[in-house]
Amino acid sequence: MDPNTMTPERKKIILDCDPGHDDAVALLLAHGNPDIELLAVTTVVGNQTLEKVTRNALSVGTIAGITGVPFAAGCARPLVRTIETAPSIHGETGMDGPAQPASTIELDPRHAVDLIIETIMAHEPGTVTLVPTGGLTNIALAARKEPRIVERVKEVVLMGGGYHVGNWSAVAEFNIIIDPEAAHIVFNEKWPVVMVGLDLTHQALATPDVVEKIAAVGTNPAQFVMELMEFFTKTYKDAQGFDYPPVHDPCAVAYVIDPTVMTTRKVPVDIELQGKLTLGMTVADFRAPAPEDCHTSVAVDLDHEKFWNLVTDALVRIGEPGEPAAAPAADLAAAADLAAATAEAK
Ligand SMILES: [Ca+2]
Repeated sequence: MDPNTMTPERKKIILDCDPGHDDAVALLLAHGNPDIELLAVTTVVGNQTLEKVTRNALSVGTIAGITGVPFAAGCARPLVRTIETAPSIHGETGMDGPAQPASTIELDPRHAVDLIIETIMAHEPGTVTLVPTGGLTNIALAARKEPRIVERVKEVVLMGGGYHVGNWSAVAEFNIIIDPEAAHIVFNEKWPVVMVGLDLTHQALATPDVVEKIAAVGTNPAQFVMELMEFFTKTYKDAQGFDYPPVHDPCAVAYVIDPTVMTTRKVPVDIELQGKLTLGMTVADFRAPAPEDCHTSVAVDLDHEKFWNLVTDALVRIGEPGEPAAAPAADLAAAADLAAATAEAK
């Protein structure tokens, strides 16, 4: 099956990410969905160091069987702040859990910021959507280096922030607080910004029925997602008290595929840079009516079933084209049990 022939007008996106368990699912969704044309994958420091998240991105790209799409590494540190990573959620590799195959994808020699700019400038105005699912360092720098991209981009659909909740402080979300100055740039440029924040992504839980559906796909990439979710479930339980992990990043991709997967509301959003307790807060002004020149909106309610159907459908379409991962953990455990039982019997 050629997913490219399914629809005439595919939505062109650049995925700027920091894999990251949920970034991995976002990449698989973007590649496997027939309505998306993935123009480039760029990486940025965030969940782990740039080196680690870039290796993870290449690894996921290999599992997904992505070819002909440039992958480029971007900024290794935030604009102003020191590096803050998230090993409590994503582990030491940034994508702990499943075995990672050696990548068959070669890293593009360009800096991600240049690749983002060149890709946007090479396409018709109003056709490229930026989908950042990490800190906003690359996107902010791209807007500063080539300001013309701001009016050429169709919209920026980002995972980050939250208008009522935080996860890295009482009021701030990780992607925003790790580089609030970059976020300030991105939210204040006049391109349309859709903030797919925690208010929405905390509805995208990998509940047992979801995990069952993914398991039923029965392919190597699906097995890979299962193992990601297994690890993610444990860290989200231990570090943040969730029964089931919120799978944030693919929500932004899902919005681009089908905006009816969630409701949004147009409200002004700005980034707090001064507050002692509120640094990195995405301050959303819900007073009605929204100003006429309001160019930001926030995601509110998710259609959980529609969202996960998109993810499962993408996995079905991907099939098993990538390098198979090493023996699944369950097999290894079974082999260890067998070895122990054999030793005991002697
Ligand atoms: Ca991410």
